[in-house]
Amino acid sequence: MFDRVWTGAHLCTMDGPPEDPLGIVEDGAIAAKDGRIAWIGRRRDLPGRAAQATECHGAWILPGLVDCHTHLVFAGDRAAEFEQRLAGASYEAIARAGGGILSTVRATRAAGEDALLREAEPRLVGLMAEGVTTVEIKSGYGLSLEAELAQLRVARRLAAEHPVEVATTLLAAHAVPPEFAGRRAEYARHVAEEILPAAAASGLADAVDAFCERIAFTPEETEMVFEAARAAGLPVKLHADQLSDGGGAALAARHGALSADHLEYANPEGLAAMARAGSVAVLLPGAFHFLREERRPDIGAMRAAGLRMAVATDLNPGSSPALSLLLMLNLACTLFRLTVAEALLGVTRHAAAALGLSDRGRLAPGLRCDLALYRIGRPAELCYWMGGNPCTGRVLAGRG
Ligand code: DI6
Ligand code: FE
Repeated sequence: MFDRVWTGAHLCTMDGPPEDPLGIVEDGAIAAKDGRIAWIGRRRDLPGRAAQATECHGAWILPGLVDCHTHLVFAGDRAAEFEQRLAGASYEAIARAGGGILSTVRATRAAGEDALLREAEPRLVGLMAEGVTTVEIKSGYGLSLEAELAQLRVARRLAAEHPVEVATTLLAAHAVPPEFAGRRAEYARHVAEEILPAAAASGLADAVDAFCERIAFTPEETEMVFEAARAAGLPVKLHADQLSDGGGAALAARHGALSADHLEYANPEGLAAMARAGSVAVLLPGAFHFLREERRPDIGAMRAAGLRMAVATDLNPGSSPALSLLLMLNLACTLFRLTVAEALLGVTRHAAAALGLSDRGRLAPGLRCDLALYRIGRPAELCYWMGGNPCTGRVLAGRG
């Protein structure tokens, strides 16, 4: 006997063969037991009964969506900076003048943890309403041990207080804080030797990220942070080649990173190295759009290399104030020319892989029963609408 079954739905298992990557099952059924998928297939083949049955009236069911790259815990906004950029200032120039990330650091440090939680909550709830069941949340607006831990604690509290899974990432190597102005290498060493080991010991960080860029940290400093992560037993990810080709893709590959993210300027050799290393390419079309970038990530080289591509919001106040993962599906297709199947794999199966999570992102027996239900006529609609929300139901570990 199952705990629960859903019938009368069309399924995108995201677990199909190459010729059917969405793994579509029409008129399907899913059964859950103890929070896991116990059976999945055609409705007419459903074996046994369940304590609770839900008729879905032709809804489409996907694995609960995974937003694998967000900075959603922060205080304030950067709308004034947006106006400066509209008037001609560049993102890099604003950052070099002490605005940009550092202005959000000032606001985040000044806010208490309760205020941070209150500001982050509606952003998280908005993602959940679209069918997101797992969200990655980075620190990186604290830039001191205590302030980074505060951000990570808020991320854990969000998970405790809402029906959602949260994966946390320490991004202390995001920018150089004012106390270390002009001493970037020293701050990078402080991250590697003090902040990272303490954050790892606290259990508040599931992974480590760094911003490798000419306005942030050098490849050598990034490697030092990655060595410290390895010593602490934490997997790594990288903000790589967003504004220039700094060899970030190859660096991420060398360190066996779970993912390298952005990648607009990544070169084909670096992308091929990532594929060989099993790293996932996380595409962030919201940042590309919002910064009015012109250089697109080399999707052709990614396909040729067999690199898995994920799509995420990069939700942050400076480069991607994106509150909708569904809108990112549209941007990934229109701006980066992803196919519908590539985009949908990017917010399910490959997004889970970008977090190192093999128990979700597909619909298959034994995996977590995290589901998103949509009132749509065909899967392409999830990438087609710009705004609006067709999500009619959400299930986390068999409940919901
Ligand atoms: N790249 C990004 O797009 C965000 N962080 C990063 O390293 C931007 C963060 C911000 O501008 O506040
Ligand atoms: Fe980011």
